[in-house]
Amino acid sequence: MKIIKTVCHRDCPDTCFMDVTVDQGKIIATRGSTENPVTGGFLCPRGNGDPQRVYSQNRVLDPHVKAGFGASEPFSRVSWDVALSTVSDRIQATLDTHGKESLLLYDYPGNTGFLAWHFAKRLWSALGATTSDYTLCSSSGHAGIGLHYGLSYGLQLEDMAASRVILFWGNNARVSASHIWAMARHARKNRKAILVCVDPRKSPTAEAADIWIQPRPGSDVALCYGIARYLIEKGGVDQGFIGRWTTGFPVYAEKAMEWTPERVEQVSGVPGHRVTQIGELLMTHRPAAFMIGLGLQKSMQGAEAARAVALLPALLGLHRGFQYSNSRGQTIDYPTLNGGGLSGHPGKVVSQVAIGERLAAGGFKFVYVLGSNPAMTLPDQSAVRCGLDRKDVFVVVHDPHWSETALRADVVLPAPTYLEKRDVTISDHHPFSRLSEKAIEPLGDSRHEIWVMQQLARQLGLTADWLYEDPWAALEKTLAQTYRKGGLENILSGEVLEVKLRPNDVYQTPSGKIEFAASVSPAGATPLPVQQPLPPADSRLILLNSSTAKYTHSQFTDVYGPIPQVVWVNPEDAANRSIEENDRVAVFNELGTVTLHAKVTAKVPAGTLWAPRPLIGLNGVPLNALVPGLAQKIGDGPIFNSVRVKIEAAGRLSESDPSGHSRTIKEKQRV
Ligand SMILES: Nc1nc2c(c(=O)[nH]1)N[C@H]1C(S)=C(S)[C@@H](COP(=O)(O)OP(=O)(O)OC[C@H]3O[C@@H](n4cnc5c(=O)[nH]c(N)nc54)[C@H](O)[C@@H]3O)O[C@H]1N2
Ligand SMILES: Nc1nc2c(c(=O)[nH]1)N[C@H]1C(S)=C(S)[C@@H](COP(=O)(O)OP(=O)(O)OC[C@H]3O[C@@H](n4cnc5c(=O)[nH]c(N)nc54)[C@H](O)[C@@H]3O)O[C@H]1N2
Ligand code: SF4
Ligand SMILES: [Mo]
Repeated sequence: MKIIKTVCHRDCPDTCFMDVTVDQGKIIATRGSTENPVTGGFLCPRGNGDPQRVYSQNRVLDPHVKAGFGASEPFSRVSWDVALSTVSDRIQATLDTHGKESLLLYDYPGNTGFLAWHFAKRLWSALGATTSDYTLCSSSGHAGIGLHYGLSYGLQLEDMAASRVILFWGNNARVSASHIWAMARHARKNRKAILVCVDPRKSPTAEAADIWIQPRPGSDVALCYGIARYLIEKGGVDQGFIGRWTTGFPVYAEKAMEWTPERVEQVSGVPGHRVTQIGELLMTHRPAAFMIGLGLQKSMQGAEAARAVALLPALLGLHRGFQYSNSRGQTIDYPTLNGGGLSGHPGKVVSQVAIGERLAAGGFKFVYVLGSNPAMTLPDQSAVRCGLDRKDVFVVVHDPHWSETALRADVVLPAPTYLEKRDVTISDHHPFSRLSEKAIEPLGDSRHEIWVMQQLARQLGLTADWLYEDPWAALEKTLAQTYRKGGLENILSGEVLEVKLRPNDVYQTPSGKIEFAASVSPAGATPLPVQQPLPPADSRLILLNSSTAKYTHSQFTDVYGPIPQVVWVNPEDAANRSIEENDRVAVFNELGTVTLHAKVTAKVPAGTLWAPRPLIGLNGVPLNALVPGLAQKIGDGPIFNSVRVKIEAAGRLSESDPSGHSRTIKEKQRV
């Protein structure tokens, strides 16, 4: 029995240090390490479920090729030789016939490792393949906050822990970042910090917070201006700080004064006394930490909301008194690591959010999927799936598990999980970093991402030295400026290092200050945050969706069963539609219909629904079939939380469904 020290490589703010108990080459248990104060000795249900996921029935253990390359053909097991030559022949044929732009690398952080993810991209950089712009998760928030701060990095968690008010704004940290939440709870217990949650629904975080503020979805800018007006009127702003560190305050203040309590309530639904409560709290309990969630910025006005919240701490005299994601404050040489900066002929970059349309139109003839499950997690699912299923589109998936995308692929290559390889990953939210040691040997015939990419490079006759460079030597260069003290050498010898963050009082704006009115605004952005008009109140509802504790996006259904097929409906909306608890309901719009069980609850306000993401409905249709592939104006991010739908008891849909989707609904009215 031995304990292997590693780090969880999942796409998660917490990036836990994990100790793995291994007996005779088999993982027995995973445990949270105490070497990292943020991990604090515990893991979430996913970290705890890893041993089951590693040995799940759903592992891909050998290369597979689909006979006949048709969507409905069966897979057959093949050798690596056959799989690799099938893939490289197809790459070559695609290059010869359609050119490099029709090769698409579709990658995302299924494994956040520097080697398994970034270094493995070198092949595609060498080929000049098309890649996506990584806008699916956080880009609009980065862009919105960046308008005022230059780069979007914010406070360190130790600053949060020392704050007297901690606001989780559009951030369900209790579920999405359970270790950060645990630190906040600790601050409440030990330092009497007050925890506030701003969320239209009573999320698990809202339930456990001291104060819950409930704006309408998409109305956060109005609420922020309301709070700003209160602070300005009551002398709660730090004029000394504003004079020394900011520009544009007068024009911002003028705009804020337009937001009377009555107007704020009219738009956001938040009554005046709640705005007063927050304003008073911020004035009397200093300092505050604004924890800005990614859910906040996934809507039509998401970037506007993120920028509006990020300006509040500046009123209080705080340098970057928020945390969104600190990735932009770190110094990591990605272009060298992923080869983008080495190839000399960068490939085309296309919108990730809107990629469905291109896929469906046959815009790519060869798609290589790495660390992602686009047939579940992308918007515009009907288009995405239609594109992946096209006969003239060759799809290769390298994944440890039979993901929904793998099932639609022509070739599936088995990857080891992160517990089966050595790597380094770092958090966007905390500074602690250590080596991720390999816990066990790769299962079955699974092979590392770098091995696969180098084999393909050889078969394609690519000769650039940097394709075959020792990955650890490349990583050493990549991380040369990353740590406060030390480098990869220290990591390899087992030390825990801290990642350096740019100074929090340096602003990369043209003025070098926090710009309340942004002096550079890209097309579609105004200097000040704008409260966009909310959609008219009609028979459609807004469908919010966010993650639940047991799943990372589409992962872990092999351990915990399907993502719950439920939708939360306010009692008033339910009564108006004769929907009762646990009824089968159809949630639909012009893009599709998803059938779910209704959970009638006042945790969502009237006019708003909530569902766990990214579920598959009782009728087999994924939630993301309802989400348009529309990108926001600022930052090109998705609009998952602005989806408008109707909801009806499923059996009655055929009478009134204007969209013609009733053909897919055959369920009985009641279960
Ligand atoms: N409806 C809705 N949809 C959303 C969102 C939303 O808010 N609402 N949010 C979006 C967000 S924030 C994100 S970040 C995306 C995430 O989108 P994805 O990145 O597609 O998320 P996952 O479903 O986790 O898919 C990761 C895949 O990587 C694989 N993988 C894991 N480890 C490894 C490894 O070591 N090597 C390889 N090769 N593969 C590995 C997993 O098995 C899995 O198939 O989803 C987006 N989708
Ligand atoms: N268990 C688990 N944890 C995860 C993940 C996972 O898949 N599973 N994924 C990770 C990833 S990649 C991401 S991006 C993060 C995301 O995690 P968070 O940053 O917490 O974001 P979400 O969970 O998408 O949404 C948070 C809250 O925003 C609320 N919200 C929606 N619209 C609005 C609005 O207009 N205004 C306000 N104020 N609130 C709104 C939602 O109701 C929701 O409760 O989670 C990470 N952590
Ligand atoms: S998924 Fe996140 S919270 Fe869970 S063990 Fe991994 S890093 Fe920690
Ligand atoms: Mo994300």
